[in-house]
Amino acid sequence: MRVALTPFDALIVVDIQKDFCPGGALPVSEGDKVVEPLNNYMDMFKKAGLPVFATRDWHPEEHISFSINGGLWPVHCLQNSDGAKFHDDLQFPSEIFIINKGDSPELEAYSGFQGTVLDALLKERGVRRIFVGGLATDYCVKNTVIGGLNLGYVVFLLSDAIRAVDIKRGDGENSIFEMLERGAIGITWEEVSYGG
Ligand code: VGL
Ligand code: ZN
Repeated sequence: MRVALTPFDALIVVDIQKDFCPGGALPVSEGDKVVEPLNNYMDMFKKAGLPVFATRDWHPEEHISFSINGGLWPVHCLQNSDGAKFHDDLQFPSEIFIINKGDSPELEAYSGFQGTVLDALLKERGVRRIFVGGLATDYCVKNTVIGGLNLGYVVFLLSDAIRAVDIKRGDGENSIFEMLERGAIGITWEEVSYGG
């Protein structure tokens, strides 16, 4: 389908951090492949005068998601560590809103909306539709998309700018199916345009 950007739109770039890219602590296969398409989307939103938000996983050492603390994951995205940095090739517009998540030790936060000011910032700016891409399809992208839908946003999933962890084969594909089933709209670069 074709989608023209409107003044009520915002872009949300999810967790493009070194630890989620090849060579990082919790690497998503081909995670770095989303950097270029997301740079293109950020450039388009900037040119259209629309806000861009970047979430980042931002864990304290005692975070419950770490296997050493009883969770699922190796230590990753420790606050202020090199692995928590955004990928070097990511090109943010001059105005970027950075949203930290997962920063309470006892709370997992796969969604960019969970325990953050993201919803308030979007509402403040009159945003009604969000465009979501990043890492990982089956965790933080999925939960941010579903979180947005539950809050009443129209949610576009940037199908050409996501990659999955795929702990189990098919996790990524199943997550995409679930997001679409819940009402997200899958789109790719060729389908998006803006008036300017
Ligand atoms: C994520 C696993 C653990 C993600 C974050 O950003 O998708 N996955 N923490
Ligand atoms: Zn995490």
